[in-house]
Parts: sequence; C-alpha cells; structure tokens
Amino acid sequence: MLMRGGTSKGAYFLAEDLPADPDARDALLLRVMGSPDERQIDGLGGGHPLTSKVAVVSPSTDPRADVDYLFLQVAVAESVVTDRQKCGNILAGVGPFAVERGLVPAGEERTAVRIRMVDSGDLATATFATPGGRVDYTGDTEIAGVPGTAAPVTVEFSPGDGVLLPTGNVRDEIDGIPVTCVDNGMPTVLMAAASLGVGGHETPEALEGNTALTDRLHAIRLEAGRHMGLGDVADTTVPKLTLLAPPRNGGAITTRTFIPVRCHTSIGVLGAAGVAAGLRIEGGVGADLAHLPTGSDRVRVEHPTGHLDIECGIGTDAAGRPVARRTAVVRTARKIFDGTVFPRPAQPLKDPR
Ligand code: NQM
Repeated sequence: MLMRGGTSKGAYFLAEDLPADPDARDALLLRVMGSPDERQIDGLGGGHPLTSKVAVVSPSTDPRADVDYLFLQVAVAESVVTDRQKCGNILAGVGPFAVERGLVPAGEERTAVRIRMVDSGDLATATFATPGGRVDYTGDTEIAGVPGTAAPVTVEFSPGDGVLLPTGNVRDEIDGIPVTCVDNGMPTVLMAAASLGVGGHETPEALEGNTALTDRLHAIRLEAGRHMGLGDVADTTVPKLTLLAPPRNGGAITTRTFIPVRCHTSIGVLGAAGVAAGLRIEGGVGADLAHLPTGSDRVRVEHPTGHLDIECGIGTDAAGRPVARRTAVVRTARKIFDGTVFPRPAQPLKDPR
C-alpha cells in the first residue's frame, strides 16, 4: 500500500510479504523503489529521501503492542537501505494500515493502535477515526507541508528510558561550533544557524546549494556521530542536523534540518521532538533564540513550509539527567494506492546518467 504519512510518503508492507532475510529484503526494496537513481524513474520512490521510505508491519509479540513497525530508509541515488533511524511521519500511517490489513480490529468510532518501533523497542499509540469500523481519511485537519486537509492521527509516544543527551553534555563544541546533541527518538545535532554564518530562514534549495555550509555540516556530523556513540556515521542517515534561528511567525523557533544531506522541506516528527526537548534543557544551544510558552508543553516549531506543533514534556531521572516525560503530535495520513508492485528485475545496472 502506498501511503502518505505526515509530510512523507512510503510503501507499507506486511512483513510476511517480504523476504525474511534482511539482505534479500533490502535488495528487493531497492528494486521496488527504483534505487539507485536520482529520479527513481523505474520504481515507486519519488526521487527525494522524504518519498523513498518503507514501513514493514507485523503483529507484535510484545504484549504492550498490537503491531511491530520496522522503518527502512531507502537511499535514492545509492544502493543503501538502512534500519538505523525511526520515522515519526511514516509512523502516522502505520495504525490505519494495520486496520486496513486486518491486523487490528477497528472500533465503531475510533481505533487506538499500539505500535512498537522495532529498531529501538520504543512504543507509540496512534488514534484515528474509524466510523462504522472503517478508516476514514477525510477530515479538516491541516498540516503544514501537505496541501488540503485530512483526518487527524494523534500519535502519543511512550517515554523511553533513553537519556536525552547522548554525549552526557548539554553543550559540546565541534569544529569550533557550539552544539547540543539530543536524542528524543531521533539523534539530532542542534546548532545556531548564525554560528555557521547563515540566517536560518533561507530556502532548503539555497542551503543545499551552499557548499561551504554543507561541507562544514558534513564534517561536524561525522564528529558528532562519534561523540554520540553512533560510531562511523558516513553511511547512515543519523544523526540529523538542525539549524536554529529566531521564530518569525509566532512560533517558538525556526528550523532548517538536514536529513542529513538534503534539507527537509518541513521537519521530521521525532526531529521536532528533539528540537523541543533541546530548547527546554537549560543551557542548550538555541534556548536563547527560542520563545517558549510558559505553562504549556506545546512547542511550535517553524520550518520551511510552516510549522509543526509538538507536545514535549521533560524531567530528570534519579541521576539528575534530563529525560523525556511525554511527547505527542497530531499528523494526518492517507491511503493513496493499494495494489501489486512489480519490482524491476534483478540485473546489473548501468549508471543512469
Ligand atoms: O523525525 C525525515 C520525515 C523524517 C523523519 C528524516 C521523521 C521523524 O519527515 O520522526 O518523520 O529525518 O529523514 O519523514
């Protein structure tokens, strides 16, 4: 099933329909999505990391969950499939997909699906309308970065037991740039845009075209990966990099996020959860630029196509380290197409250029 989940789009599969062996599965998914090729012209992918995503869903053996969700990022121009990151946008489609495929019985009005994210074991609950026992995708909820409106999917993340600051520090300095390395579901490096010589309100295209900036970010990311205990991150999609600047439209902060090579046209859900948490930690990079609301967990994160509202409460553990208490977000999702995909045959590829 091809679905839009939040501001991303992906192919959703039942695990039983894919090879059990991860190498065979990934080789098949490259052919399904049309990678490696900048345009993914011979497959389902849309030629951008945000439209080259896969969800693999199966009944869960964990009594706390109804279904397991494995997220796979399929690279566009390289033969790479990685299971080393999560995706909160594609997550928004997992509940509806589970009902569509009969993995979870639909309620008469609403259905709550408890989802275990396979890579981390973290849990989330997605709640959405199922009038008469069928998923209804229509509604009046608007999310920035998606034209029109659709039915809301409320996603509530259960607090994990991971620490928010993987380097153990609120601030580090990498390559002369002050950074806060945060992980609230997505390892992310927060930096003030100004410290990199940019404003932070530029378009994604302008930032992607600034090679002095992108070279610098590449070097910072490799170093940050080591500091965050992620090892050599040259071939992985985490950590992401978020540039922070003062808000311009009544929100808490402006963001430009590299995922990690392309600049996001909006922001990932868990990426935004990391920004919101980072800004709430005293002394975090960007906290001085932010206009945080008092008396509310809601943080409005501005991004290139609007804003994303995320509820994020943090506290401290017994050792005094910051931890996430609650993270919740409203997204929309939509079934686009349900059918049979015909993967490109397995054969050696010539360079498509
Ligand atoms: O951070 C893009 C997206 C994402 C990830 C990326 C996401 C999240 O918008 O939860 O959703 O960071 O590669 O799909």
